[in-house]
Amino acid sequence: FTSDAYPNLKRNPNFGEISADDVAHFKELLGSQSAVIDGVTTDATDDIEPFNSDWMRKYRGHTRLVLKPGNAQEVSKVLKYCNERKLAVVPQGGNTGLVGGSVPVFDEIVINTSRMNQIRSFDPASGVLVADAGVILEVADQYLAEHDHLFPLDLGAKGSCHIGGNVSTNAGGLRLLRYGSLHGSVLGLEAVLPDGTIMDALSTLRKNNTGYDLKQLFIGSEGTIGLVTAVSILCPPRPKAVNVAYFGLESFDHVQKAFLAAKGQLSEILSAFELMDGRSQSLVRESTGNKYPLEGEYPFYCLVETSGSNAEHDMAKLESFLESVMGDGIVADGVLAQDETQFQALWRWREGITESLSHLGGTYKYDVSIPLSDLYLLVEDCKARLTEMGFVGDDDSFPVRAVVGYGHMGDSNLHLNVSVRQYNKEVEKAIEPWVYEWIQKRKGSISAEHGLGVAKREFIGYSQNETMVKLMKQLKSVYDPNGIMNPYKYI
Ligand code: FAD
Ligand code: 2HG
Ligand code: ZN
Repeated sequence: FTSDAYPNLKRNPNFGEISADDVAHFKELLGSQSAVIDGVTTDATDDIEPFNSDWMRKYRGHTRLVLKPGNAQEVSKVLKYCNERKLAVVPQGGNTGLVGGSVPVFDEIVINTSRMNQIRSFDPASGVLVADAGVILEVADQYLAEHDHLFPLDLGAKGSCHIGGNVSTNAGGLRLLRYGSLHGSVLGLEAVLPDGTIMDALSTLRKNNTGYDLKQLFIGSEGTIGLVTAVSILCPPRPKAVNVAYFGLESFDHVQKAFLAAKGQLSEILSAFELMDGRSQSLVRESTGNKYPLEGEYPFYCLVETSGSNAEHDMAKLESFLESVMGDGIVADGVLAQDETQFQALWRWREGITESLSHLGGTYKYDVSIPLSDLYLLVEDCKARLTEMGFVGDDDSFPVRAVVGYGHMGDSNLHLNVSVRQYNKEVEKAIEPWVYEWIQKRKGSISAEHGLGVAKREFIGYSQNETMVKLMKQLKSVYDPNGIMNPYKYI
């Protein structure tokens, strides 16, 4: 853990401090033993630890109380009490967020959604699923699979993240190219405001033009205006045929050409186009010990997925696409998955990158949107800069272990990851704010899908102008006048 993660932050003295009376009140209110982890009147440090530290083990808070309400009514009572006592809170789902937003900074109470985990309804005619916020993404998708439908979001953390967390971060993931953003697929929400009001906007309607679409504010607001307790979401039919191809390419120029060809030739069946650079794949190989999918090694790799209704037809299309891009010299080598095992194995080369990086030490993560033509230039410029400054070299004496680029090419979303032996302020200062200036010059976004959390709280101005930030602050004060919802984060 970094001890100096928050050098510019001080605990807000207006917030109350938790007392034994507060804990007794919450215990009575939530009833169940397992709903309260109390480190105030007991020494439950070990039990509380996982709720205080984030997935990367980079951000660490100091809560002494974790509450797990079982429904919106309980959340309402908890928040109303916290608001009256000015006790700050952090909503927490699966705690897989990558910007430090899901853990407290100081002693904020963690309100974890894991006990709100029921699927409420599914209508096969409309494809609308209504589920509690604490349902794990993979559980929701497995339930939908039994009804021949698919959750319109997929990501590497699916086994742990909650759909309430997904909505609150507006997660993008691996198939946004096909199924679009949650701003489109989420049809309704139930959320609890800090004063205890239960906002029932759990509509299952596809169309509803009756005034401001307030649920949109909760999508991507990272727990700063209320706590999402349920989600209504439009789910597509599960494709009957899903195929995947894995390519090796000689340059980023070739990758761009392959993407254009994929869009043109695979059009309606294209469901993912993912980019991985050579270093990201060597890291996956080192951590898994698996043999590369292709014979040779290449500076760039792509994963192309198709989803359709006719396996033979889709495979024929993918084969002819592969033939064409190889014939035109765009793709140097490629392989198509022949069965489900190979399908999963090829996806692991993309989905496993974040996990592989986590074994190396610390990672500085930048999740950016930039025009496609410049997408990989950021990785090259960053590597050149760190090399010139003496942070990257050939042996173990240098602090940086890898500068890696990968991401959702189909959405113009790059993940630049700088892996270090241990978190290092000098390296951090060499990258930030340089990286944000680089993005701003190209009118990009400093957060494409992970959000701002605490990691990027100071940098919002690189992607949003003063007017927008002022409007956000005004909205925040309407919903949360006491500022108790996820304080110290980006707003
Ligand atoms: P948490 O981490 O618990 O919380 C995230 C934020 O949402 C916090 O600010 C929290 O306060 C708030 N929050 C959580 N639940 C609620 C709620 N019910 N109401 C209000 N606020 C709430 N992200 C992508 O976009 N695309 C990816 O491809 C992707 N891949 C990932 C792969 C790995 C291996 C990992 C570890 C993470 C990945 N992520 C990705 C990060 C991503 O944001 C999440 O995994 C996910 O959306 C967060 O869900 P969660 O339940 O873990 O939320
Ligand atoms: C992905 O696309 C995730 O794999 C995680 O968004 C990216 O770890 C990262 O930086
Ligand atoms: Zn991603």
